[in-house]
Amino acid sequence: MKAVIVMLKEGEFEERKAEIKRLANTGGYEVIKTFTQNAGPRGKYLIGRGKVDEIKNFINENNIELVIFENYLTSRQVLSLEEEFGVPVMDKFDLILNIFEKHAASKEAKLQIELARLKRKLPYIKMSVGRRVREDHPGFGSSGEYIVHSTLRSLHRRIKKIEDELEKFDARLESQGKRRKKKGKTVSLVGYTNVGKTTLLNRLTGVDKKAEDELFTTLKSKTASLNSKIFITDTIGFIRNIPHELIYAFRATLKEIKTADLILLVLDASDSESEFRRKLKVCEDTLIKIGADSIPVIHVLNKIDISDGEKEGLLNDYVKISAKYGVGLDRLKERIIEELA
Ligand SMILES: Nc1nc2c(ncn2[C@@H]2O[C@H](COP(=O)(O)OP(=O)(O)OP(=O)(O)O)[C@@H](O)[C@H]2O)c(=O)[nH]1
Ligand SMILES: [Mg+2]
Repeated sequence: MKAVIVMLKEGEFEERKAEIKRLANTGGYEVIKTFTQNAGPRGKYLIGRGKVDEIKNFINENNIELVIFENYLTSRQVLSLEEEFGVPVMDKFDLILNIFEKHAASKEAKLQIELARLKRKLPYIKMSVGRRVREDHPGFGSSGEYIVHSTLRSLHRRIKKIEDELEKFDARLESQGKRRKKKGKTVSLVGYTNVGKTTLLNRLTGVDKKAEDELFTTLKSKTASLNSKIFITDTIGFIRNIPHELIYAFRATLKEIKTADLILLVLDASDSESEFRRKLKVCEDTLIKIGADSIPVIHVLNKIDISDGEKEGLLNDYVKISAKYGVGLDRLKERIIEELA
């Protein structure tokens, strides 16, 4: 699908630009062009009127089928932009959800995604159904209102049903966690998406979970044992500016991090220094957000096989490894056992 990206020229511009492109590619879209606009205009279209026209022309001349905004949009903005462009408009939130959907294998992951999508789309559906009913049935009055309300009612019912199911799943996960706690200690692998968490889990425990050079390969957490007393859990990766609704939808998965005895915060040593710092900050902020900031942390510097070795100065204490080539893993295991002793 041919797409264009639109973004406001704000902080972390180059990194955000590279990241949204990667996300778009992971989502299966072909990015033809990126439009940027100096930050400033907000309101109806997020971007200025002139930019809207420029993009509109480009869409028509190049058969673009989709517009992706790097910035988050309100439902009203999505509707206004779709009206102008005549093609679907999505923002980073929708894009991440699409990727999640593509990668979701388990029932829980699917339900979590559906919940996030429904909650997100509610105001959009309300506005667009309302608009359509008024257009299709002018003078329909209260019957039109009825259609809108019954649509919304059935959506709310579905939301409630998913929340109930997820609660059961929550409880199951919790009792599994408790059983594990009785048997030994738990370690959580956390880090930015694509840093190599699953590759490390595979290496440390001998399991064979899917690890790929794509964002958000892992959605469902997986636990495997390091030895008879230590369990390691791999989970969903972090990303900058993750909407809180998405964190909320994945709360069951993220809750596992909160109950860990130790966190391995995995970092990518091959990132540029500024990107390294930012991702570290995103991880630390996310840990605070989910209430896991008082758990002891070991910083794990991964991908040293392709790094320039300059990131070490940025951390006081760390273990250097290459999960892919099995370098430094014995030292890491020793550190884990020491920390948990
Ligand atoms: N060069 C190099 N590549 C690595 C290393 N560890 C992991 N990778 C690669 O990095 C990519 C991502 O690895 P994953 O293990 O899937 O990363 P993840 O953190 O689980 O990613 P998500 O689940 O998608 O958030 C894969 O292509 C791995 O082969 C390493 O030590 N060196
Ligand atoms: Mg993974």
